[in-house]
Amino acid sequence: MKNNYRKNKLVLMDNIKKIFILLLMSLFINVLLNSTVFAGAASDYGVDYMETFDDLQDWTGSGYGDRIVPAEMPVKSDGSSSMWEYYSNWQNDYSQTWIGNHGTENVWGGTGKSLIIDYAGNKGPSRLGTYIGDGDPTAGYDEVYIFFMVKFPFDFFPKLSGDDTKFEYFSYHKFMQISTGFRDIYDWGTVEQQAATISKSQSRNIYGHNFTLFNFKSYDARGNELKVHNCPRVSNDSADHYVNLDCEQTTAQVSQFINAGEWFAIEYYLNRGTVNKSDGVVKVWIYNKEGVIVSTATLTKQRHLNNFANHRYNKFVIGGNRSFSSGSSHLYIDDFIVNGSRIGPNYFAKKIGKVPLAPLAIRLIKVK
Ligand SMILES: [Ca+2]
Repeated sequence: MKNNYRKNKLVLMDNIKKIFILLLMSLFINVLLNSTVFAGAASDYGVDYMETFDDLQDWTGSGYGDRIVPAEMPVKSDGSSSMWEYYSNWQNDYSQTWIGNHGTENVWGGTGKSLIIDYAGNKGPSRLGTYIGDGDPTAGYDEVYIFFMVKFPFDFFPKLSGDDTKFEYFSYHKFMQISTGFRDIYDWGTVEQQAATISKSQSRNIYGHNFTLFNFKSYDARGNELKVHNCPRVSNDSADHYVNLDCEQTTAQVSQFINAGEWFAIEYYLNRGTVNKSDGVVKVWIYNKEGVIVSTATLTKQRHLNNFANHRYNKFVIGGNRSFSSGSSHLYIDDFIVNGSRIGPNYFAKKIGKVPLAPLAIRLIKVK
């Protein structure tokens, strides 16, 4: 009896040891996996700029309005500067985490961190922006690709009454701004160019003169599908202010992902075209979370550049404002990428595309 007790005790101790070793091993594997995630930077994916948000410290802004104070911006885990230099915030409530782990469902891939953009509440800034240049308004891209993962709550956009899979008409929802000709995040043009323009912050500090707003729109009350909408705005003839041009609805629709409250990806291509000509190009690709392209669009006759022919795309801002106030006002962004060539196919191959090995028997036959 006593021997049995001792034997059971030994078996129990042995099992505890095994469990402990297994725990240690899984901890080690987790550390390895996490360092892979953190290494997922631009060079890892072969792109110019990439923000996974995973290697940033948890972040909430601390100022009201349009903010450019460096000390208020998101920083990396080691305390160094991140790519973000601007945010806007119209709530005096800093109790929520704006960049952080927002839960398995609200970070892309289930682990790490993501960004919340909030158009009307306190969960995130209404805009977050980066300047990609060297201090000269001519630095930047003639043509640029922007890619990101995004997830909207299903009630973010107004739905038709009686059918919550269809979208009601709304006036506007600004989603992304891509501007040309900035010399830093908050100054458009050279000192001389800025002095020669109307003294309005919108053109001098926020948008510049030749830029594009990339929006969503349910085009008419009976159209009911939510599609990517493109609004280029260009400098006027006297080059002292910008003017609105005709915005254009694209064929790239995202309805199914909004209705399902699911992650999806948008890749957006913008080409400046020739100064004073309507030959600017826009392309859009919508991917599901497996990386399959589900919708596309091409626009080829847009005017993107009036005056300032040498200004290039160098300011990128996520978020904006919207014309409606009902429903959820926040959304999640992850894996934001800016690059000079196509992003999506290589991104998904690297992120999730593991080509399965053929069965062992077939491989052996091949070796023969
Ligand atoms: Ca992330």
